[in-house]
Amino acid sequence: SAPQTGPGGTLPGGGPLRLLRRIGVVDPASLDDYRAHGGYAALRRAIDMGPTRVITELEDSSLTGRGGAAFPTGVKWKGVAGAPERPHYLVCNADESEPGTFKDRVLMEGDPFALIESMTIAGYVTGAHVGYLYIRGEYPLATRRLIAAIDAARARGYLGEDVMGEGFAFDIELRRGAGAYICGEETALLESIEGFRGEPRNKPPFPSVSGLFGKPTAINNVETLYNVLEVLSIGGQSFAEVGGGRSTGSKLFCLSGAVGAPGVYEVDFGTTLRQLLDLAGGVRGDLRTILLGGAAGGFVMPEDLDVVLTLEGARDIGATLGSGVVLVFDSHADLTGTLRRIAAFFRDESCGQCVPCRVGTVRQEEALARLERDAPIGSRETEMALLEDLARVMRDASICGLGQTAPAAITSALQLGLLDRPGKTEHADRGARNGKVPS
Ligand code: L3W
Ligand code: SF4
Repeated sequence: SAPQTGPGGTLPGGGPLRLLRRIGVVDPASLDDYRAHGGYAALRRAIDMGPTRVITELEDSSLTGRGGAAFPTGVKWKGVAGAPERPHYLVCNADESEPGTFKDRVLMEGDPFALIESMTIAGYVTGAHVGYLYIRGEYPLATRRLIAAIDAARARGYLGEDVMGEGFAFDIELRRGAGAYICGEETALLESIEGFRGEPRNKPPFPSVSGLFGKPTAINNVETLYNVLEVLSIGGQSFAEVGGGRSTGSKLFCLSGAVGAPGVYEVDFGTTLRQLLDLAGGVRGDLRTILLGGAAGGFVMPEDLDVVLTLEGARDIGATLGSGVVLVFDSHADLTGTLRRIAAFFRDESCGQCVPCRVGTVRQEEALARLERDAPIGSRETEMALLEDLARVMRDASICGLGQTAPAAITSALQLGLLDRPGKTEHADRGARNGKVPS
């Protein structure tokens, strides 16, 4: 059975790790070692089943996308597989850039062949002969290991004109990002691969209809693809028995801040936040709050630690699971300063294409900087009302997820009264970047 330990701990109750089971166990440079640890059994099974049955297994599993928006993977792949227009493309979104997120990095560095295998399965099922692996430029070790893994797989006939001698062609092209967060938005990522500025497109049409070079394209997050191996390994129905509802299987969480042992942890959906924190060595100091789901998520207060970690459970307390961020703040944390730095990040990373986001991210940062210095225009209440007003406009009128979710953590903090006291002014000057000084 799978090992019970490894970077990232174990599932509560002592269950086997699923996605992390080979991390720290398999040699990431060896295709033979990958095979010795179960590698390429899932592709074998997929070929034996054929594309239609693989899609049925995915539908039975209720696997949803792990990049933050939780769209059903089976529905996405079925749409691309059935699209009449050719060619079809596959894209793996490995541009992991959400502040506080580092789970895909652990997977790619520790178990790179699994990504090559799952992309090959995705290509086989959706009818794509080329898969683009778009990885953030700041992940040099993962990039090196993936390039080596792609070369090794190609040399051994696991990629190329005749994959595993089964008569279908599939190969992978690796593309590196150049430091722009917005290129993790799926349509900006497509623009970037095509050689244009990374500016999001309007949706619909969704990429499954008109994606890369205007062709039907399946885009999946790294963690989603690793889950496909698990679905094929245990079967869709068994996968769906873990967790429940729209939250099936296991989930990787990135714990950072005031916890005993920060890192990536895997738990089954349905685990409580308290159990997850215990796995990570518990909270260091007095817990003030937890940012769940990252900048696009919401704050969880100490009295809500028994929240069940599912899409539904997080939503019920005004948070999201997002891409798995769990950022823990103790009673000494400077929340206003943290939120101002998050706002500065979004101001920096906005592509500037639409007004609500381009202007809204600047105004948010300014208001937070004034609150941080305890120098509001009017009163603290008028600044908070301004932030709420901005949040409404940005959520309703921005083109893409960046502008729509940039105010989420701020709104959550306002609703929970976390901005009621001034920040620590010694950090206030750090927002002055790109020649813009918050007023
Ligand atoms: C076909 C339809 N396809 C939706 C597809 C769509 C996409 C996926 C989700 O991400 C999240 C946000 C933050 N026919 C479809 C369809 N699709 N309807 O399903 O779509 P969508 O548009 O709801 O979301 P999205 O724009 O892809 C927004 C999170 O992303 N986020 C940051 C994430 C950061 C990381 C990271 O660093 N690793 O993931 C910031 O906003 O949580 O929920 O594929 O095409 N009718
Ligand atoms: Fe660009 Fe922001 Fe508009 Fe998205 S919401 S398209 S990042 S300006």
